[in-house]
Amino acid sequence: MAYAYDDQNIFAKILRGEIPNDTVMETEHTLAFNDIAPQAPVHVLVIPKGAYVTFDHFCAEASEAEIVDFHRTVARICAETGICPGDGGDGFRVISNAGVDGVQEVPHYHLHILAGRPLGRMLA
Ligand code: D5M
Repeated sequence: MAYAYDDQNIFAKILRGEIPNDTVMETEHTLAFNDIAPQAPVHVLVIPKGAYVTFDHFCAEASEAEIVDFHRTVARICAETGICPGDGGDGFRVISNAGVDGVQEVPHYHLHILAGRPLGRMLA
């Protein structure tokens, strides 16, 4: 696997505090913030603090602590937002775009949490 991380990408700048963000949750290894162009009433982006480009890059090279922290953070945001079906919420979708065909705009791994409206059968 050969990923070159561009440390000038916008999420790297957010992590360095060079541009602001609307933080939803922050942990040792993970930052979550509201998407600047929300596609649903709930649209949160969750990013690792480490320099990973895509889902596969993150899962292959991040530590177990980073991977667990990331996914627990996603779950905590879903729970605290009240969107988990198991708790009576109406549900949600998680998406991660990768590369050209995935139409990934920002080359720092991130996961979208979308909720708050019917999201349809197809991915956005
Ligand atoms: O989606 C990248 C997402 O990042 C897209 O939904 C817009 C969002 N974005 C871009 N810049 C910002 C800032 N500054 N704050 C919050 N959200 C932002 P992708 O999966 O890469 O196609």
